[in-house]
Order: sequence, then C-alpha cells, then structure tokens
Amino acid sequence: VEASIPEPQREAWKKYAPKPFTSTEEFEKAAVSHIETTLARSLYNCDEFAAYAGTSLAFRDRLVIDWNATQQNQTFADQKRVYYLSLEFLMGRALDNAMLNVQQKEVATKGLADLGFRIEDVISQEHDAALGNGGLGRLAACFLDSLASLNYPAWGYGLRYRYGIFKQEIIDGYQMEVPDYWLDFNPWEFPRHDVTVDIQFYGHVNKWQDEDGKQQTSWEGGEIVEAVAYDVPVPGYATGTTNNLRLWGSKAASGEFDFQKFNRGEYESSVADQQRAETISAVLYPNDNLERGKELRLKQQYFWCAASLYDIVRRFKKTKRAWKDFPNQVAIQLNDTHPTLAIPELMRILIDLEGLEWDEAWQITQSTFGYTNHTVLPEALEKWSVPLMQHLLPRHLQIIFDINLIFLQFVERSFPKEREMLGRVSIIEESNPKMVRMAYLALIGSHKVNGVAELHSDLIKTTIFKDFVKIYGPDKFTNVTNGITPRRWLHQANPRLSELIASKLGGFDFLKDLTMLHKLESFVDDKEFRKEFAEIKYANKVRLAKYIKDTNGVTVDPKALFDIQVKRIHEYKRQQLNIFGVIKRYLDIKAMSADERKKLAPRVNIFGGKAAPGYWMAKTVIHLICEVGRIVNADPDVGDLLKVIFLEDYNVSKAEIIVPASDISEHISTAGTEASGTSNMKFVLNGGLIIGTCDGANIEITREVGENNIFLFGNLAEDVDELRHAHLYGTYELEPSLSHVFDAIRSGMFGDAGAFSALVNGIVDHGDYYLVSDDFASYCKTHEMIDEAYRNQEEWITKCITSVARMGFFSSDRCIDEYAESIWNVEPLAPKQNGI
Ligand code: 4GP
Repeated sequence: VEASIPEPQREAWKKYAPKPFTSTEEFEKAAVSHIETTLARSLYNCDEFAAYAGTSLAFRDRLVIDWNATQQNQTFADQKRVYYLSLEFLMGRALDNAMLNVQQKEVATKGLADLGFRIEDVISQEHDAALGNGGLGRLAACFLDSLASLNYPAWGYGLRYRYGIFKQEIIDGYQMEVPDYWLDFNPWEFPRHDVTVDIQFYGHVNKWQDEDGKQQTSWEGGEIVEAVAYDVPVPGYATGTTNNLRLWGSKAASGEFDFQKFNRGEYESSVADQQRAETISAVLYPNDNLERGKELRLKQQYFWCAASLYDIVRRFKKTKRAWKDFPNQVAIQLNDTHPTLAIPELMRILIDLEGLEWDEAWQITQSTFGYTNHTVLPEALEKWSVPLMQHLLPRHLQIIFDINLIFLQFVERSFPKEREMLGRVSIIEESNPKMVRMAYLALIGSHKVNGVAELHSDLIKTTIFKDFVKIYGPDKFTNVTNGITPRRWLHQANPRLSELIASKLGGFDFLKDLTMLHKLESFVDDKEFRKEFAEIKYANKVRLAKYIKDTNGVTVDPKALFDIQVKRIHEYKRQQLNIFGVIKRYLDIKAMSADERKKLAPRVNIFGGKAAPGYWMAKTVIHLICEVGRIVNADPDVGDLLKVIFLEDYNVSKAEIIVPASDISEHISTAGTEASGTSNMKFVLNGGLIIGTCDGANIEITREVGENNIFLFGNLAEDVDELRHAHLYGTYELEPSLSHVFDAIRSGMFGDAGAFSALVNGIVDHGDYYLVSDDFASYCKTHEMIDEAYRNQEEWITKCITSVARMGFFSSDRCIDEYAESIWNVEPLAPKQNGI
C-alpha cells in the first residue's frame, strides 16, 4: 500500500499525529475547544445540547484516531474481511457507548462536572440512530459491536435513511406517526463526498459476439443515481479496533438540478430528477416481519447492494489477486433476504464486466455469500414481481433466470422421479404475475444458510426449506443462536449491576467473556451481595417509575411487581394475550372483597412498542391497552393493586431504562412463530425473570438457566397445526375465562366496544390463528404462580441471581465467533496503534 506523503515529509506527520486524550484536563480541553471553535459557542451560550455536541466531537476525535489506525492495519494485513449487509442498523445512541468502549466515561463525567454539566443530561441530548424496525436491526447493531470488540476485520453496509423509524405519539389512546428527522446534527458520521458510485436502473440488455466469437452482454441506458458514502466509526470495547459502518445516501448523478431546464423557466421539473434520486434513501420502510413489494423498496435494495459490492470489489482489486481468491478475501453475510440482489449483481460484475465464465463466477459467488433467515412467517418472505424486476433491473432478471435454469436442471437430474418438486423449488413462482422468491435465490446463491435459534433453525429445515435440505443435504444449513452485546445491555444500561458483578469477579473481563458470569453462582447465598443485587433492581425500578410519572403522569409503586412487554406490536407476539390477561386480573380484583384484595401482590403492567402504520389490528391492540389503562388506573377499587401503562415511542435508548427495571417480562409468541427474540436475553441478563412460550430462544434460555428459573406455558410448536385445524374444522369451545373478558370488552367497559370487535372476532369467529384462546388458561395460571413466587422475595432473588450467572451463552460475541468459524472462515486481527 502506497502512502500519499513522500518519505522525507512523513516526519512532520508522525510528530504531529493527534493523540487520544486520557486525562480529565485533556478531555476538557478538547471539549471546550470544539464548543468554541467547531460550534462557535462560548460559556455564555453553552446549553446541554452544545455540551453534548462538544463532548461527542471530543470523543469522535478519539475514535477517528483508532479508526484510521484500524483501517490501515487491516489494509496492510491483507487478510479476509467480513461484510455484513443489512438494510437495518438499529444503533441507538452513540456517545455513552463510545465513552464506555474506550473506557473514558469517568474522565468525561469529571470533566463535564468541571464544565458545569451532569453527564446524564448531556447523554440524553442525543437523538437515537433509529435505522431499523426491531429485532433484525438491533441484532445487526449488536453484531457490529462484537465484531469490533473481538478485533474482526469487518465492515457493515447499510442505507443512510434521512428518516429512521417514525416517532410514535399516543394521542387519545391512538398511535400517531411523526417523522423522525435525526440528521440535524449528527457528529457520528463522516460524509465521504469522494467515495461515490454510479448506480444504474432501468435500460435494456445488449448481447453480441466479440471477434473471438465469445458471447458478450451489457446493460445499457436507463437512469443513473449516485451513491455517496457516509462512514460511522464503530469502536470495540477495550481494544484499539474501530471498524467502519458505511451507509449509502442517494443523490442525483448530475449533482445539481438541471440548469438548462431552469433557464427555460421549467422551475419545477428542473429539480425533479434531484428529488427523485434523493427519495431512494429518504425513508426506512416501517414494517417488522412483513414485506410489501413496492418499487421504491426494490430500488433501495439494489442501490445499496450495488454500491456496497462496487466498494468491496474495488477494495479487492487493489490487492491485484486472481478472482479465484475473492472468497478467500471476502465473506459477505446477507442479513435476511433484503440484500439478495447482491448475488446476481456479483454474477453480473464477474461475467459482464470482468469476463469470467459462468461456472467460475458461480463458484466464487456461492463461496462468498452466507444467508441468515430471521422469520418463517409467510407474510414476511420476500417476493418481487417479474415484470417489475424486468423493468427496473433487466440484466439481473436474466441472470436470475439462468441461475434458476441451471439449478432446476440439477434438481431434475438428481431427482428424476420427483418432477413436481421443480415447481416447488423454482426461484420463479408461476403466479400471475410471476414472482421471484428471494429466499430461494439467497439460499441457492449462498454456501451456508442459518436460522437464529435452535428451534427456528430446525423449523426452516422442515417447513420453508424442506425440499432444499433434500437437494443440498443438511450441511448447508446451520444454526447460530442470537445474542446481545453485554456492553450496551449490561454495562451501559445497568452500570450499578455491572460494577457489582465486577467487584465479585475481579474486574470487567466478563464483559469480554460473558461465560465468566457463572462464577456469580457462588455468591448466591452471600447476604451482602444479595442485598446489593436487590437494591440495584429497586433503584432501577424507581428510575422507571419516575420516567412513567414524567411521561404518562401515572404514579406507580416501585415495590409492585413490574411486568413488562416491550417489542414491536404484532399479532404473533400476542400483546393481545397479555392485555386480555390484565383485563381478567382487573375483573377478578373488582369481584374481590376488601380482605381478599389485601392479600394480592400489586402489579404494574408496562407495554411499549410501535405498530406498523398500515397494520390496523396492531393499532387496535395499542388502543385497547391505552383504554384499559385509562379505566383501571382511575378506578379507586383497584388503587395500587394494578396499573397499566403504555410507554410512548419505544426505542433503543428507552429500552436502556426499561430493561433493567423488570421483575417479569413477557415473551409469549405463538409457539413456532418467534424466530429467536433477543429482548428475552436482555431482561434476564439484567436480573429479571421471564414468562414465555416454548418458542425461539426461550427454549435455550430455559436450558441454560434451568426450568425452575423461568415461567413457561402454552402449547408446543409441534401441536400448532393441529390446533389451528381444530379451530377451523373441529369442535372447539372458547376458553370460558376469556369469554368473560370478551363480555367485559363488549359491554363497553373500555370505551367503544365496536373499536375492538375485529380483535375479538378474530379469536371467536375467525379461527384464532394465533391460538390465544388455547393458551389463555395456562397463561393466567402461570401468572398466578408468578404472584406466588414473588411473595417469597428471598427465593425470587435466588432465581434472579442464578439466571444472571447462567446467561453467558447469550453474548453476541459467542455468535460472532460461531459465524467466523463455521460460515465466514475469518480470523481476528490484533490492533496496532497509530500506524502511519
Ligand atoms: C426478527 C425475529 O422476529 C426475531 O425473533 C429475531 O430475534 C430477530 O429477527 C433477530 O434475528 N425478525 C425481524 C424481521 O425483525 O423483520 O423479520
């Protein structure tokens, strides 16, 4: 690698190379300097936001030093890199995480105090980077943290949405969506105006024979949009490695508006191209576990895949290696099917632009890609109409047809007697219009396919990909159970617990090797430890109670049992089951005598989560929760025995307050529907127990923490089909206690009954697809057991501590090591400091 500065002049560079601050004074100097010069503020007009900006810029300087060194180190080392392609990165706030990962939070705390600020107030000024919907996007963010912390040479590639997931407001008990404009001031990104890629759309395909008689293909015409790179540094914990997240923004290729048109007086159309181009990266599609084939979404996908691949190929070509080495230098992970177009795009580059033969190109492509599936819900499986793809990406469609043809010929040869299988496994669905099945393309074009929890990885092999297991054999399929980063989800969200653990384990090494937590089990009977553990939980509940008071105006007692369900609102996640359970509890309380009530354990039921704007049933569930809260919270018969809270605008930074404050959290999806879940892991790691179905990672959590430390209920995945069938065709009676709940809703107890009729009828009359009625009795019974267990505080704390001690498996570091070993075949690279 050549340096741009000649040898004699490098001395000056080395001499003046910036050094990261390490003392309070140096931090203060950096922050004040940024506030006064970069921001042009002073001690006369420095508010908390300016303090946040100055602090962030000071930390950003630090990160950049490590980031540059890391990139140089990786380039020199010239070893295989991982590229994680994800349409979503739900990063949350960056400052607190950066301070902790570079281990300088204390310095900043003291420094900010010297300058007249409280660090919490400064941190809370930051707007979340909410470039994701839920689990899939947050997983990608946890993976970036682990990749850097474990020193893997890795890049994330995504889209720089101008609007992240909408902000949710609750108005009169209804969800309203407000745009999330988060880029007003974002010190964490570096626009790279010199790193651009021209991306082509539409046009047509030319085929001809060259002088040697070789078939040539090119994609001509159409329109060009420019991709501009925005880089976000991702610091590892306690390491010099700072990796890069590259997000692409879209821009008109000409850069400016059309001056010719402007001069002719066509003012509006002179800016139209520019606006159309910028629309591509304007907004994140707000669906979780749902795909809807909109042209703009397909444009986003291709735009991002093409720009990323161009970048990856450009980097590879600098090494001057032969193409066959590409998979030895590059591993690309497809986070769900959203980046599947990268497969035909790489084929196009190799064949049309680089002149490789099909077979070699295909070999390279398959060895490069891995595909992670995140859901078996049929409505979430991505399909694109053939006519739309023909129009937008004519060359890619041809390549997809060719991939399919060769694949089907192979299947036909291998299974000559099973011709009906061809239609089932074809990438093209013979519907009207024909559709491209992206999951099949992703699977066929990758060397490994993984699910995200054991049950889920088994399910994909027996349901959606059953035929493919027969075709390729089982080895193509693997499991990598999800995990979470303990840096954000323990150390940052629950600093006191992290410190308590460190005090017992002799330091913070457990944040890099979470299996060390098992040593906590020997403290489970330690009186002092138990007391502190309980105090920390209580303090976290007090903090959440204050937050609830501030946002919802409701006073809740921190001594009550806090029962929390926060996640996207979805029928399969069954918030409706939860709120029906709450209504039952309310009716029970109403029917009790004063004496009976005295024996009850007070509860606070807390909900949070966004509904997709077009998901009417999910919005109805939010409305019901809000209405139940309105009635219950004002009922003097109930008092502190039951409070129902819907927290507005659930996001990553709010999760950091909510998660450490649970006694119980709910992970109650219909068995077989939640691929993994990751909030279940966050809650248990923070000393809360969970109620859950035998679904996703709940099963593995049970295996780790032990059956006595988790509240499982409900039907099993293997019985779901039969139960659904019975609802539709058999004799089936609604669970009586649920009927009771429905009667109350229908009576208008919670406002206009008509508003909830679809929700109720879906269960009573329309087959109860999510089996709410089947699981209701065991759900309520299990909650009674929870009440009982909570009464015995000593035993409860034992359960909580034991569970925390056994959560080591669920670190995303473990996931990344598994991906690295079994899918990517990449090695970590030790950081070098300040290599110029
Ligand atoms: C989610 C799954 O629903 C969740 O179970 C899993 O933990 C998460 O991915 C990460 O693997 N899927 C989505 C989606 O968010 O949009 O498909």
